[in-house]
Amino acid sequence: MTTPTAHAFSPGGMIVREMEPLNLEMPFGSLDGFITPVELFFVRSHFAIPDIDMKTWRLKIEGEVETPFELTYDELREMEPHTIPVTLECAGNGRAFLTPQAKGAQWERGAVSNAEWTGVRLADVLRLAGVKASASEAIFEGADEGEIKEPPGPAGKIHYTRSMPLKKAKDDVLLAFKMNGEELTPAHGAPLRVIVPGWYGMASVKWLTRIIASDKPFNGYYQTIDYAYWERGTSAPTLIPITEMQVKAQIARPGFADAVRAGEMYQVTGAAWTTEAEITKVEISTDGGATWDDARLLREPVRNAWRLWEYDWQVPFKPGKATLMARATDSEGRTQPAKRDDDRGSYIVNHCLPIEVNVR
Ligand SMILES: Nc1nc2c(c(=O)[nH]1)N[C@H]1C(S)=C(S)[C@@H](COP(=O)(O)O)O[C@H]1N2
Ligand SMILES: [Mo]
Repeated sequence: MTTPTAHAFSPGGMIVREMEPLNLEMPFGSLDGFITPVELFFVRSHFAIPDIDMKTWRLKIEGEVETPFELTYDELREMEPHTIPVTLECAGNGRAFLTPQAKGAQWERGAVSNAEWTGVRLADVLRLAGVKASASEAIFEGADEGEIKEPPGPAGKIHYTRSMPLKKAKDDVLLAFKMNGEELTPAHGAPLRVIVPGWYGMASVKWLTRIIASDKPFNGYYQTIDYAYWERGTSAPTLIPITEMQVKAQIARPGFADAVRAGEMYQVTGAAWTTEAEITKVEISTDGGATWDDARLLREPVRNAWRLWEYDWQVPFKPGKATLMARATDSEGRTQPAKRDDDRGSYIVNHCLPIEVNVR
């Protein structure tokens, strides 16, 4: 079993993975409700937070559209707003537990959070532009930029850019300017960011400035060299951009190496999520995976947002070590693998994670 790495805390209690660029992890043991407060919502950035001048900021829509145009921030705010809760999980969440150690920020359990996002529907903006029948994808560009330090990568500076099929873009994607009812903060992508329900966080482009409708598959850096995985087809392994979150339950409490009292009733808590389905079952093992028992699912399921759960654990009377695990299943019958699939590289970590505690 891998043990957590040493880390620093920010004054606000966030786990600091990196200061420049800013990468902050939610202390997952503090999970306390469906909505993650903005101050505890994880932050994942590849480059410095861009300086944005609101006087000149525009959202540009171009490419395979009838009418390329720009929207000012005020014009966007005049459009019909929609609010939805969406869980974002970084595709690298849980990477710190991989052996051998994987490259990249050493996220433990806290590169996942859930917020209520308010913004305009991407579909409404695309309708204004009149996307041509020839277009198959929409590309999203952030204002942030920097150089790729490790080859292979393009020379010079690039913007953070991702694409998605138009089918998804026209479905439920939001262009958000508010988070939990407050104005979006710079760290989370102000003034405007994409929110892609059900997809790993990398698709939810922050500091959005440009949408390009395209008639060709986009093979940008962040969906080929980075944020992609190998899929074994019938011919040869092929590189696929990471998209949908895989079913997963995480234990919030107890945490690694926590002390629990022998003989007490301990309430194990956590969250579980999946994509385009409901969490129908969370099972808990307190004996390292030998036996499993159902946890209680809380509240109603909300599509593409996590579901909280709890489990009353009768802690053994005998002091020693105990290993807890959680396993989620969704309404599509998908569940978590017991073992890691190495074709996923350092991403999509959803095999069951053992948490060892000390019974005293
Ligand atoms: N422009 C831009 N958008 C971005 C990123 C980035 O570095 N630049 N990081 C992505 C990744 S990898 C994740 S997991 C989410 C994190 O969103 P958050 O910082 O609000 O939690 O933003 C995504 N959007
Ligand atoms: Mo991410």
